[in-house]
Amino acid sequence: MRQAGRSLPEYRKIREGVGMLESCRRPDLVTEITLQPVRRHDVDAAIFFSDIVVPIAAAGIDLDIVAGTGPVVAEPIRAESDLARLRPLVPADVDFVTEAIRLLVAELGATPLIGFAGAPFTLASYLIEGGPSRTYLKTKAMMYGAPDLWNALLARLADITLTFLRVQVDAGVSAVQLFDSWAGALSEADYRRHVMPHSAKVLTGLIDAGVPRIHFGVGTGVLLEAMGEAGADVVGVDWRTPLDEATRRIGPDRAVQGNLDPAILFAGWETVERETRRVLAQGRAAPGHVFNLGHGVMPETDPEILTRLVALVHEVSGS
Ligand code: 1CP
Repeated sequence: MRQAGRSLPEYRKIREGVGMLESCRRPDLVTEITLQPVRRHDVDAAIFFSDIVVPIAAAGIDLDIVAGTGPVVAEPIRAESDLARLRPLVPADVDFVTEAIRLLVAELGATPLIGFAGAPFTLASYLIEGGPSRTYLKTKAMMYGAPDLWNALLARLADITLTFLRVQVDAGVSAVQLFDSWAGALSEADYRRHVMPHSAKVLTGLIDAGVPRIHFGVGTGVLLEAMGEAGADVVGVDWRTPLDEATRRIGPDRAVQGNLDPAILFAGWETVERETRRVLAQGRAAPGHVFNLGHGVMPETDPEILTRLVALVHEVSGS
């Protein structure tokens, strides 16, 4: 469960006085934080503790992850001359990631570790806007108005992302997830034209890596087919599209992931159980279903509910 760590008291304790980026760069902390939800909830896989902006910080961008806000970029990328500040990533830039993954794989034993990276569009949105955005106005202005600059920026980001995911595969992750969290801001035509080729470069660049590739977005109902075509083995689906309908759009040769609305976890156990059973039943229409929430765990979520949820999914799915 993405960002499950945030709801745990042991997470808040270990992070006291340590900045988010700093904690991502400390293999001892990364290892402990990644293991916390696995120990507590008995989930079937661990998600690597890091953030999507870690590789672009390592590639020269001055940024911080501000508590309660998210990534904030000191000097946003708005012109051709800004591109030079985003240099190619070399594996040595993220040695701390290699070290943390090696430690984790040894600790986790048979439990798989999922690595991840941000997709070019979602990373570009932070670099261009300078931080989180509701409208993606500056991002879209560049996409429509300066296509050469746009394509140069996304091509650089695709190379960084591919290198970053390769580092994680080489260090031992069992699956990779490409987060295009904000691609839902686009129409299908614009996604296919301006974004998909760059994401496809990342995903197809990993075919020979031999690990499943999960492609995730939020509010991407109209993009599900294209996100599958971009080269994913598994397509993430948020709570807005029922999994049986999602599978009809994505096609019979790709699995699905996700789908319980994270807000359901605040509605009482009876509702959680009913909705979880519905999601699992609808997921049977797909050739494979990785149960998950439709987006990250809210920090206010009661950890006990998460533990019960995992047990229920194990019981219903017979695993
Ligand atoms: O369980 C875990 O902790 C998983 C590790 C993880 C992952 C997979 C973190 C830690 N971030 C991410 C990915 C991530 N980061 C995404 C893609 C997935 C998604 O859509 O949720 C995105 C968009 C970000 C960017 C980001 N980082 C945001 C969103 C801001 C916005 O635009 O709305 C935020 C709030 C962060 C900070 C962050 N990253 C991770 C944590 C635990 C936190 C909270 C900060 C903290 O604990 O200090």
